[in-house]
Amino acid sequence: MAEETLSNLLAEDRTFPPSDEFAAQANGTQAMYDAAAEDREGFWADQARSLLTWETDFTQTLDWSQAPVASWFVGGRLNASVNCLDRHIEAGLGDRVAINFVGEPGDTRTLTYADLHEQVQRAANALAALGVGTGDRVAIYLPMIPEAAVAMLACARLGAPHSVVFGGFSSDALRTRIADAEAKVVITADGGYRKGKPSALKPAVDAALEGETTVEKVLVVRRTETEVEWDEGRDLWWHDALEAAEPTHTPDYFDSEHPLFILYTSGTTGKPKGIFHTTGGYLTQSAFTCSTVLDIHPETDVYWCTADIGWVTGHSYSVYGPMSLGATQVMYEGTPDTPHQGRWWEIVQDYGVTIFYTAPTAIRACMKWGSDIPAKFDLSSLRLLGSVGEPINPEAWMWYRRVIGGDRCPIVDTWWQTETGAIMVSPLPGVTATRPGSAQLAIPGISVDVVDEAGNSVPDGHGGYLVIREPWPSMLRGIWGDPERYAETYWSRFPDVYFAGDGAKKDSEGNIWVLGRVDDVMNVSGHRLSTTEIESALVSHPKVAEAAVVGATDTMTGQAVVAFVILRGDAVEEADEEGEGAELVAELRSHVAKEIGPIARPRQIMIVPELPKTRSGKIMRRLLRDVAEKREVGDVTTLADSSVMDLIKDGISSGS
Ligand code: 6R9
Repeated sequence: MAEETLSNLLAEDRTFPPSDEFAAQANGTQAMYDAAAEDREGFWADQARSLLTWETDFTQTLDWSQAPVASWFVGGRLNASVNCLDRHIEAGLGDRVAINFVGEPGDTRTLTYADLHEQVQRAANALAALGVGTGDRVAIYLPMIPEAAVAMLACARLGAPHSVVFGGFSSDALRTRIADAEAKVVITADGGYRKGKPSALKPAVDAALEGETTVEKVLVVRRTETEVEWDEGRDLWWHDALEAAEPTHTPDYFDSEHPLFILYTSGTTGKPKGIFHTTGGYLTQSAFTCSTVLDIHPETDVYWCTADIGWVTGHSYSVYGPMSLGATQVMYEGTPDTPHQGRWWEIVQDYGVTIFYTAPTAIRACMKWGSDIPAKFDLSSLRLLGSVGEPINPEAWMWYRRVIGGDRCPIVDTWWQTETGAIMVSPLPGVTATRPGSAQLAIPGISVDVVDEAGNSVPDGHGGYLVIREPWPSMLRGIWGDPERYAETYWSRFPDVYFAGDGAKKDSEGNIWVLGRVDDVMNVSGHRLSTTEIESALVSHPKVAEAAVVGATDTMTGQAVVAFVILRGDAVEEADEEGEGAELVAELRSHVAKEIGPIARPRQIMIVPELPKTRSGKIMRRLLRDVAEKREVGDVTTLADSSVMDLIKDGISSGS
């Protein structure tokens, strides 16, 4: 990466060491880094044994002889649902709240571990009665309601890998995922509440199952009480099936490498990849990171991860991780601005949430709505904040720390992927002095590096590609049904290391700054520029709320920087006035030049009302590139709101 682009991100030198009080109680310690550095496999073996309950102990920690497919905790046998439920009941914790559920319309439910245990046993019996056995796949297409966790854990109890498909995906997306995994049963709902109204799910399932399908039965949770079409031979109400089922279920135990779930990655390009994870390693690292990175103390904390179960974050940090620790959580069904923009903060206040884990895109949205909204609520229960999903701009990080965290809560910026299964790079909140915008260091027991084109480790102060040097417990075991694609995608770019697909830099202290997907790295006149870096510079301007940058083909420079910018409240009116828009654009262009260097000055800045995002909150730069290059806009089906592209195009042609 060119020296001149080692820029405003690396000039970010604010640090925030943990308070003595936080450090004194933290689960993650310096001693863990030391122990893992001394004996990595031994360290993970200790974690697996201390965090999980095994029916049969393992005899070998790691078998890497079939690389790149790992076997962890070889010979061990366990059941994920027993680890998340039964053992807590046996320890006398049945009365502890597992889920504080808040529905979007305002309905609430409290489920203790004993309640959840009974539901899961009934659901496991109901699924078994429908013919679901060990190894059969079950598709789950549900809103964010407690039944989602129940369904996942019931599948895990039977050793039937689940494939959760995000409830916002279309029937086409559901159909391809069902077909690829050859699912036997679908668990869905009549609908869920989103943005103040019921949003139907069942019709998409009906459409996805038209024609030939592997699906034999559909279980339907009643949530919105809206009318649904019914196929008598195929459909069953969830509540009827659970009521008819026995309330107890004796679990079987499975090999540590038994598949736990398949999760399809967003598939913004090409066929979606069915990333699959197995049991022992996945559960070990999810539990470990919940304990050390998110610092969950199950006896006292109220933890809330805002991710939907349709994403990997919802798997590892709303279900398997926190529940294997026996934590108390909040689960919220709806959107953060329904019925008002303070909904999340109201929930934090009402439930006394202590640990809050969300995505930068949400933080920036809240920033845009203004600091006075969270200021109306008592957020003093919070003690730790987390971020995941994309690089967090230093400005958003500082806002999160100041406005939400009251300058008191450590922030953990956690880098990981669907493929990695659990957190890989992050500060430990009681150990690391945090830096706004950097995920910083590999957690204990994980070996991450930044390498150049030739695969050589780059010195501190330089950039390149993020790789993982050693196998890790929660690593994917492959792409469902396509071992060649697995080897080709992740293990062929550099010999013997895992290629994450992200660009990153090491600063002078060896901290890692993740710059975003490698395909988001631009090349302007032979200079490598990161989209994130320029976006960060734009967002640091007081009039900018959010920015997305793409590299558009340019006959002179190879690629040119094109930025799409959402303005903050007051600036929008200003820009609407005659001539003011052009002036502001000029101001922003020179702001970027000043922050990063003239090479980064955007060729063009377009002021837009919205940005196109996937439902997991990732900006779809591919579509913005189409606009920047004046092409027909490509496939918008994975957008959370497909009308956004029309808004953008209209806004641009009307000259704003
Ligand atoms: C957990 C999740 C993975 C991609 C990953 C990277 C980006 C995630 C990040 C981050 C910078 C962080 N990403 N966390 N980039 N800093 N803290 O998001 O999984 O949906 O598979 O996305 O997200 O680009 O490669 P997934």
